[in-house]
Amino acid sequence: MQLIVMLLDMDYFFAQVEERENPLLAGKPLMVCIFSGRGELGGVVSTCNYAARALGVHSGMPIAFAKKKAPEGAFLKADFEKYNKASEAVMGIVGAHAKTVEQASIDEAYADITQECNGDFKKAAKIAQEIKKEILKQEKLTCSVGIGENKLIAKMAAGEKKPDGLTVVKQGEAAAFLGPMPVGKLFGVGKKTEEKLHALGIKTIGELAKKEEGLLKENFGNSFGHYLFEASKGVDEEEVREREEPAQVSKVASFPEDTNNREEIAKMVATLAQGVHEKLCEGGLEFRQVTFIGILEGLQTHTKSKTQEKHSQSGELLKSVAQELAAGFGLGGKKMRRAGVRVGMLQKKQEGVEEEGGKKKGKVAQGEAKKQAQKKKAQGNARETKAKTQKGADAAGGQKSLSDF
Ligand code: TTP
Ligand code: MG
Repeated sequence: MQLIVMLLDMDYFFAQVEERENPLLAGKPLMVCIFSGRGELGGVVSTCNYAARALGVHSGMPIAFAKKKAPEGAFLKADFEKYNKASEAVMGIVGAHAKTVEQASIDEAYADITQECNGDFKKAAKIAQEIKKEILKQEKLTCSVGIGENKLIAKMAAGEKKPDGLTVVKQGEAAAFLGPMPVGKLFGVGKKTEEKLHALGIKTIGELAKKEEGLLKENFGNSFGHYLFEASKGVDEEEVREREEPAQVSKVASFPEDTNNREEIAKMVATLAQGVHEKLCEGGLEFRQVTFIGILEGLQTHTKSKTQEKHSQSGELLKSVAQELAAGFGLGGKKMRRAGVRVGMLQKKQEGVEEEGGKKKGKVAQGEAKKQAQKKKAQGNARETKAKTQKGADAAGGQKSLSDF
C-alpha cells in the first residue's frame, strides 16, 4: 500500500497559546521570551506571532534587538507549563486519529496514516482536516499540516503554507514540488551548507537533485553528501515511530527524620541529582526540564520546575538548578519527609550538530539530517523528544519513565 505520512506543526506555538489566553494580545506584535536575568532586556525571543515576524523579529533573536524592531509589542516571559499542557492536548488529538505517531518536538508530530486512509491521499487530507478542526475546537489553536509519501516530503509540505495550512504532495509529485525551491529550504540545509551549495552554483533543490552523488560526497562528506543526494529527490526511508526515550528520569528518597533544615535538604538534593545524572548518562540522554519534588510531613506533594533554553547533560547544571528550586520551595511551617529530583523533556545526547541556522530547521534539522545521512536507527536528533510533562509528582504513573519514585 502507498505509504502516507503527515506532519503537523502548530503555528507560532508559544505565542499563539499566549494570544489564546489573552485575546487582547492578538494582532499586535507579541514576543515570547526567555529572559536571562541579566538586565531588563537580557535573553532571547523564543518565538513571536506573525505581526512581529512581519517586523523582522524571529526565534533566537536577542530581546534587545526585538525591542528595536517592535517597540510597541508585548514581551512575555515563556511559561512552559502552559505550552506543555497545550502540547499534550494536541498530541492526544493526533493520537486519536493515527496509530503510529512520532512526536518530534513540543509542537510537531509525524503520523503514519497509511492504514487509516488506506493509502489514499484524498482520505489522508480528510483526516488532516478533521484533526485541524478538532484542535481548533478543543484547543482554540491553529496548525499547519503537510502530507506526503515519506517524512521528508510531509515536513517540506507542512512548511509550504503557514499559518493554518494544509498541503498535500501526492506520490510522484515530490520532484516537481521540491525542484523550484531555494536549496536553503531543504530540510537539513543550514546557512553554511547553503553558502557552500551556492558557491558550487547550486541555487535550487532541483539543481541539487541533478548533481552526481560523488560530487556531493566530495564536498560534504560521505554521509551528508548521500543525504543531500537523496533528499533533493524527495527520497527518505525513515519510518515514523514512537520514541524510545523515557519521558522523564527521577529519584526520590526519604530523610532519616522529617526536616526543615535547608542545608540538609540541599545535601539530599545533591545526592538525588547525582543519581539522576548517572541514569541520564547511562541512557545517553540530556534534559531540558528540572523538577524538585517536595513531600511534606502530611504527605502533601508539591513540585517546582524550571526549563532550560537548551538540552544539556551537565551534572553540575542539574544539581544547581535542583538546589535552586529546593531553596525556593516554601515549607509553609512544615517539615519535609521526602524529596525528589526529576528531569524531563529528554532527548538522546547530540553529537556535534553540524551548523546553526536561524530558522526552525536550523534548530532541528542538522541533527536530523545527520541522523538520516548516517542511517542511524537511534532517534538521536536535535528535535525535542516527547515533551510529556508532569501534572504532579506522581504523574509518572502512566508515562514511560525511569523512576525510583
Ligand atoms: P517552531 O514550530 O519552530 O516555531 P513556531 O511554532 O513558533 O512557529 P511556526 O508557525 O513557524 O511553526 O517551534 C515551536 C516552539 O518552539 C516555538 O513556539 C517556540 C519554541 N522555539 C524556541 O524556544 N526556540 C527556537 O529557536 C525555536 C525555533 C522555537
Ligand atoms: Mg510550530
